Amino acid sequence: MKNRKNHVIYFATSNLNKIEEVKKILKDYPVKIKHIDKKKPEIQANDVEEIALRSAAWIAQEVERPIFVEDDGLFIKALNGFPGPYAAYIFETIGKRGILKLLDEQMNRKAIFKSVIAFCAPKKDPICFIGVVSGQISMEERGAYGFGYDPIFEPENGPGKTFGEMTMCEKIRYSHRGKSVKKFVSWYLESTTE
Ligand code: ITT
Repeated sequence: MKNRKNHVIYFATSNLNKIEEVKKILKDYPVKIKHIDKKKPEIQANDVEEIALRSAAWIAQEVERPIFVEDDGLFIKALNGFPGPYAAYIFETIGKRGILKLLDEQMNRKAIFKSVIAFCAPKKDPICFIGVVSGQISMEERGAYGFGYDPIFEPENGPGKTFGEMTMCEKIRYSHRGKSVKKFVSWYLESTTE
Protein backbone atom coordinates (compact mmCIF):
# COMPACT_ATOMS: atom_id res chain seq x y z
CA MET A 1 0.00 0.00 0.00
CA LYS A 2 1.36 3.38 -1.03
CA ASN A 3 0.18 5.57 1.82
CA ARG A 4 0.60 4.80 5.49
CA LYS A 5 -1.20 7.86 6.86
CA ASN A 6 -4.77 7.70 7.97
CA HIS A 7 -7.28 8.40 5.22
CA VAL A 8 -10.72 9.50 6.33
CA ILE A 9 -13.48 7.75 4.37
CA TYR A 10 -17.16 8.59 4.84
CA PHE A 11 -19.69 5.76 5.09
CA ALA A 12 -23.37 6.64 4.63
CA THR A 13 -25.68 4.16 6.33
CA SER A 14 -28.55 4.03 8.79
CA ASN A 15 -27.31 0.71 10.17
CA LEU A 16 -24.86 1.04 13.07
CA ASN A 17 -24.02 -2.68 12.97
CA LYS A 18 -22.52 -2.14 9.52
CA ILE A 19 -20.35 0.71 10.82
CA GLU A 20 -19.03 -1.46 13.65
CA GLU A 21 -18.24 -4.35 11.31
CA VAL A 22 -16.58 -2.15 8.70
CA LYS A 23 -14.37 -0.58 11.38
CA LYS A 24 -13.39 -4.03 12.64
CA ILE A 25 -12.62 -5.27 9.11
CA LEU A 26 -10.36 -2.25 8.55
CA LYS A 27 -8.63 -2.18 11.90
CA ASP A 28 -5.22 -2.88 10.36
CA TYR A 29 -5.65 -0.56 7.36
CA PRO A 30 -4.49 3.09 7.36
CA VAL A 31 -8.03 4.42 7.12
CA LYS A 32 -10.51 6.02 9.46
CA ILE A 33 -14.22 5.45 8.85
CA LYS A 34 -16.57 8.34 9.59
CA HIS A 35 -20.30 7.76 9.78
CA ILE A 36 -22.80 9.79 7.79
CA ASP A 37 -26.26 9.01 9.12
CA LYS A 38 -28.19 9.46 5.92
CA LYS A 39 -31.21 7.47 4.81
CA LYS A 40 -30.76 6.31 1.26
CA PRO A 41 -33.36 7.21 -1.37
CA GLU A 42 -35.97 4.53 -2.12
CA ILE A 43 -34.66 3.05 -5.34
CA GLN A 44 -36.65 0.29 -7.02
CA ALA A 45 -34.36 -1.98 -8.98
CA ASN A 46 -33.89 -5.69 -9.35
CA ASP A 47 -30.21 -5.73 -8.64
CA VAL A 48 -28.21 -4.73 -5.63
CA GLU A 49 -25.42 -3.17 -7.71
CA GLU A 50 -27.77 -0.73 -9.40
CA ILE A 51 -29.35 0.28 -6.08
CA ALA A 52 -25.94 0.82 -4.46
CA LEU A 53 -24.52 2.80 -7.40
CA ARG A 54 -27.53 5.08 -7.64
CA SER A 55 -27.66 5.61 -3.85
CA ALA A 56 -23.96 6.50 -3.72
CA ALA A 57 -24.30 9.01 -6.56
CA TRP A 58 -27.33 10.62 -4.91
CA ILE A 59 -25.77 10.89 -1.44
CA ALA A 60 -22.40 12.17 -2.73
CA GLN A 61 -24.27 14.98 -4.45
CA GLU A 62 -26.30 15.70 -1.29
CA VAL A 63 -23.40 15.86 1.15
CA GLU A 64 -20.90 17.25 -1.37
CA ARG A 65 -18.06 14.92 -0.49
CA PRO A 66 -16.82 11.47 -1.51
CA ILE A 67 -18.76 8.77 0.30
CA PHE A 68 -19.50 5.07 0.12
CA VAL A 69 -22.66 3.09 0.80
CA GLU A 70 -23.12 -0.64 1.22
CA ASP A 71 -26.17 -2.59 0.09
CA ASP A 72 -26.84 -6.23 0.82
CA GLY A 73 -28.97 -8.87 -0.83
CA LEU A 74 -29.90 -12.35 0.36
CA PHE A 75 -30.61 -14.79 -2.50
CA ILE A 76 -32.28 -18.07 -1.54
CA LYS A 77 -32.05 -20.71 -4.24
CA ALA A 78 -35.26 -22.63 -3.48
CA LEU A 79 -37.18 -19.33 -3.57
CA ASN A 80 -35.73 -18.36 -6.98
CA GLY A 81 -33.46 -15.75 -5.44
CA PHE A 82 -36.04 -14.19 -3.12
CA PRO A 83 -35.73 -11.85 -1.18
CA GLY A 84 -32.67 -10.67 -3.16
CA PRO A 85 -32.47 -6.86 -3.18
CA TYR A 86 -35.66 -6.69 -1.11
CA ALA A 87 -33.95 -8.22 1.94
CA ALA A 88 -34.45 -5.12 4.10
CA TYR A 89 -38.19 -4.87 3.36
CA ILE A 90 -38.71 -8.59 3.90
CA PHE A 91 -36.78 -8.45 7.16
CA GLU A 92 -39.07 -5.68 8.40
CA THR A 93 -42.24 -7.48 7.31
CA ILE A 94 -42.08 -11.29 7.58
CA GLY A 95 -38.65 -11.36 9.23
CA LYS A 96 -36.34 -14.35 9.83
CA ARG A 97 -39.27 -16.45 11.01
CA GLY A 98 -41.18 -15.78 7.82
CA ILE A 99 -38.18 -16.93 5.77
CA LEU A 100 -37.91 -20.12 7.84
CA LYS A 101 -41.60 -20.73 7.28
CA LEU A 102 -41.28 -20.29 3.53
CA LEU A 103 -38.55 -22.94 3.61
CA ASP A 104 -40.51 -25.33 5.81
CA GLU A 105 -39.66 -28.93 4.82
CA GLN A 106 -37.45 -27.65 2.00
CA MET A 107 -34.23 -29.66 1.86
CA ASN A 108 -32.44 -27.33 -0.56
CA ARG A 109 -31.48 -24.46 1.76
CA LYS A 110 -28.70 -22.96 -0.35
CA ALA A 111 -28.38 -19.19 -0.25
CA ILE A 112 -25.99 -16.42 -1.16
CA PHE A 113 -25.34 -13.24 0.78
CA LYS A 114 -24.06 -10.42 -1.38
CA SER A 115 -22.53 -7.13 -0.29
CA VAL A 116 -22.11 -4.27 -2.74
CA ILE A 117 -20.05 -1.25 -1.78
CA ALA A 118 -20.53 1.76 -4.02
CA PHE A 119 -18.14 4.68 -3.78
CA CYS A 120 -18.80 8.07 -5.36
CA ALA A 121 -17.26 11.54 -5.39
CA PRO A 122 -19.50 14.50 -6.31
CA LYS A 123 -19.85 14.94 -10.09
CA LYS A 124 -17.98 11.68 -10.73
CA ASP A 125 -19.30 8.28 -11.75
CA PRO A 126 -19.83 5.81 -8.90
CA ILE A 127 -17.85 2.56 -8.79
CA CYS A 128 -18.75 -0.68 -7.02
CA PHE A 129 -17.03 -3.62 -5.29
CA ILE A 130 -18.76 -6.92 -4.63
CA GLY A 131 -18.33 -9.53 -1.91
CA VAL A 132 -20.26 -12.80 -1.93
CA VAL A 133 -20.55 -15.66 0.53
CA SER A 134 -22.33 -18.93 -0.24
CA GLY A 135 -24.06 -20.80 2.50
CA GLN A 136 -27.37 -22.14 3.67
CA ILE A 137 -30.41 -21.10 5.63
CA SER A 138 -30.42 -22.99 8.93
CA MET A 139 -33.41 -25.08 10.05
CA GLU A 140 -33.97 -22.75 13.00
CA GLU A 141 -32.57 -19.53 14.44
CA ARG A 142 -29.24 -20.06 16.18
CA GLY A 143 -27.06 -17.61 18.05
CA ALA A 144 -27.42 -14.18 19.55
CA TYR A 145 -24.53 -12.34 17.94
CA GLY A 146 -24.78 -10.03 14.95
CA PHE A 147 -27.90 -8.58 13.38
CA GLY A 148 -30.44 -9.07 10.60
CA TYR A 149 -30.38 -12.53 9.08
CA ASP A 150 -27.25 -13.61 11.00
CA PRO A 151 -29.03 -16.24 13.17
CA ILE A 152 -30.32 -18.10 10.09
CA PHE A 153 -27.34 -17.85 7.71
CA GLU A 154 -24.64 -20.50 7.88
CA PRO A 155 -21.64 -19.80 5.62
CA GLU A 156 -20.21 -22.73 3.71
CA ASN A 157 -16.52 -23.34 4.46
CA GLY A 158 -17.26 -22.15 7.99
CA PRO A 159 -17.23 -24.14 11.23
CA GLY A 160 -20.90 -25.17 10.86
CA LYS A 161 -22.14 -22.17 12.84
CA THR A 162 -24.56 -19.48 11.77
CA PHE A 163 -23.21 -15.90 11.68
CA GLY A 164 -25.36 -15.42 14.78
CA GLU A 165 -23.19 -17.96 16.61
CA MET A 166 -19.96 -16.20 15.62
CA THR A 167 -18.29 -13.25 17.27
CA MET A 168 -17.83 -10.29 14.97
CA CYS A 169 -14.15 -11.19 14.51
CA GLU A 170 -15.12 -14.68 13.36
CA LYS A 171 -17.99 -13.53 11.14
CA ILE A 172 -15.89 -11.05 9.17
CA ARG A 173 -13.43 -13.80 8.22
CA TYR A 174 -16.18 -15.42 6.14
CA SER A 175 -18.65 -12.66 5.43
CA HIS A 176 -19.74 -10.99 2.21
CA ARG A 177 -18.95 -7.63 3.86
CA GLY A 178 -15.41 -8.70 4.83
CA LYS A 179 -14.72 -9.35 1.14
CA SER A 180 -16.31 -6.26 -0.40
CA VAL A 181 -14.81 -3.87 2.14
CA LYS A 182 -11.27 -5.18 1.67
CA LYS A 183 -11.61 -4.98 -2.13
CA PHE A 184 -12.86 -1.42 -1.90
CA VAL A 185 -10.23 -0.15 0.51
CA SER A 186 -7.36 -1.80 -1.36
CA TRP A 187 -8.54 0.00 -4.50
CA TYR A 188 -9.00 3.26 -2.59
CA LEU A 189 -5.50 3.21 -1.14
CA GLU A 190 -3.97 2.37 -4.50
CA SER A 191 -5.88 5.04 -6.42
CA THR A 192 -5.99 7.95 -4.00
CA THR A 193 -3.48 10.74 -4.49
CA GLU A 194 -4.21 12.57 -1.21
P1 ITT B 1 -28.51 0.94 5.08
O1 ITT B 1 -28.96 2.20 5.73
O2 ITT B 1 -27.01 0.84 4.96
O3 ITT B 1 -29.18 0.64 3.74
P2 ITT B 1 -29.98 -1.46 5.93
O4 ITT B 1 -30.02 -2.20 7.24
O5 ITT B 1 -31.26 -0.94 5.36
O6 ITT B 1 -28.91 -0.27 6.08
P3 ITT B 1 -29.51 -3.19 3.59
O7 ITT B 1 -30.70 -2.68 2.89
O8 ITT B 1 -28.23 -3.24 2.83
O9 ITT B 1 -29.20 -2.38 4.92
O10 ITT B 1 -29.73 -4.64 4.19
C1 ITT B 1 -30.65 -5.55 3.71
C2 ITT B 1 -31.10 -6.43 4.83
O11 ITT B 1 -30.11 -7.42 5.05
C3 ITT B 1 -31.35 -5.73 6.16
O12 ITT B 1 -32.51 -6.31 6.76
C4 ITT B 1 -30.14 -6.07 6.99
O13 ITT B 1 -30.45 -6.18 8.37
C5 ITT B 1 -29.75 -7.42 6.42
N1 ITT B 1 -28.30 -7.59 6.47
C6 ITT B 1 -27.38 -6.81 5.88
N2 ITT B 1 -26.14 -7.25 6.16
C7 ITT B 1 -26.29 -8.33 6.96
C8 ITT B 1 -25.41 -9.19 7.60
O14 ITT B 1 -24.09 -9.05 7.51
N3 ITT B 1 -25.90 -10.17 8.34
C9 ITT B 1 -27.23 -10.35 8.45
N4 ITT B 1 -28.15 -9.57 7.91
C10 ITT B 1 -27.69 -8.56 7.16
